[in-house]
Amino acid sequence: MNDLTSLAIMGGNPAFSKKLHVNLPNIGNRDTFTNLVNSMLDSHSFTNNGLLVQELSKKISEYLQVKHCVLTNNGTSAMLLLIKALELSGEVILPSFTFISTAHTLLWQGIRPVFSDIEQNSWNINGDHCESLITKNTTAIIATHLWGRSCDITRLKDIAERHKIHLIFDAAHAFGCTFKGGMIGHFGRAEVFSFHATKVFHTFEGGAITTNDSVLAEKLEQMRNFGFTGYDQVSRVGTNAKMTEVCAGMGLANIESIEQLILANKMVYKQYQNRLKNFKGIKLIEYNPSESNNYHYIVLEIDEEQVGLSRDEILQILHNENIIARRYFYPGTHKMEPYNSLYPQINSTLPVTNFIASRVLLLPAGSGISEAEIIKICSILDLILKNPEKLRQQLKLKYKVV
Ligand code: T4K
Repeated sequence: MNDLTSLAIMGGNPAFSKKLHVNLPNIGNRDTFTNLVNSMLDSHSFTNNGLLVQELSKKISEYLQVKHCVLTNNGTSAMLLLIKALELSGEVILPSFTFISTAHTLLWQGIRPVFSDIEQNSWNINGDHCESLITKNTTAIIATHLWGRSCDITRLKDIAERHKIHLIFDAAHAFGCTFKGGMIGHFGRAEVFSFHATKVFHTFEGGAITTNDSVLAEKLEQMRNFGFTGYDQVSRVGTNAKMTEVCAGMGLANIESIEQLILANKMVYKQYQNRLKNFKGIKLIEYNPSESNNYHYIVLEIDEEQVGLSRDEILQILHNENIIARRYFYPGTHKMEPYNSLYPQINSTLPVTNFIASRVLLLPAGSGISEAEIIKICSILDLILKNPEKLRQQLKLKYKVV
């Protein structure tokens, strides 16, 4: 595309007839999945730690090189279970720049989430700020490996050990990623994964807690099944956080294809990287080439001063083209309810979070996107970069205020 009038915002037709989403769910080996579903139907075993769940748990443990993988019905309940199992209380420090669920899992259990700012480069939790927030009531740090780029685990471990508090990781984005060559999954007391449909490895809905701590793993296994330890025996408080067999079947089909799925992501990333490298004011985040990455997210940082349009204006233009770019994790957890009302004073303590949240934009990615689609998306971005003033005027006309 090289004609401004061809843009949908200027009256042209949308570049894509169907909406392009940020993460169209992956489908691993279809035959494996359908065969497993048939065997599940034949066996009449649908849930309650069935054979498929057990097999998937084993395969994930092997892949992540960790002793235990406790599978759950989603990542949020995995985090809820872990917080309960570790008996966290008082205050827990976490970044605001992450998915809202992490803060909810704390407040839901009567624990105060304390929001730390992030590092300017990695966008992960800032160790200095995190440490300054520790009080006598702090019981843990929950750090997110955002976009699969690992936190500064060494630094966080040191902080947690010196202050005698728990360190756990939200590894929702980090399946297949490494820190100093070691697979994410065994760091801290435990790590929590999301296997939501939009993740690189998924089970439709699902999640897991991975750990090398056998006592903790056994406790978690009981807690995800109401605390049952025998047919008529309950030994502790629990809930229902079990993964179903059909979800595990999807997981088995996806784990079989995980290397291809990651490779496809890497190709997509490289294609965007090649095309965006000379775009002034639009920066694609980098993945450390000396680590394994899953390249699942195509994350841009938009510099309004250089581009002449804000991130939100670009978002609007792309949505008109049916490119459903997203602003994860705008505006930051601290600006969403109930946290905004509970802790209004916190905003001024999170300058980097606020800055990045106003600039981040995720583009369609994953194994479902073709090179032709990437070329088209990048040519639209190119057109945007070449015509910021005219586009701003048009946006004002169309939407009155942007
Ligand atoms: N920690 C972190 C750092 C996380 O990112 C997440 C989840 C969690 C914890 C919690 O784990 P879970 O409890 O979810 O397992 C989505 C996901 O629902 C959520 O799992 C994910 N993070 C978050 C980053 O994204 P939404 O509200 O943005 O989803 P939605 O429905 O807008 O879907 C995203 C895109 O994917 C859409 O553009 C449409 C497309 N899509 C989605 C689904 C579900 C499809 O094409 N097909 C589908 O089936 O939250």
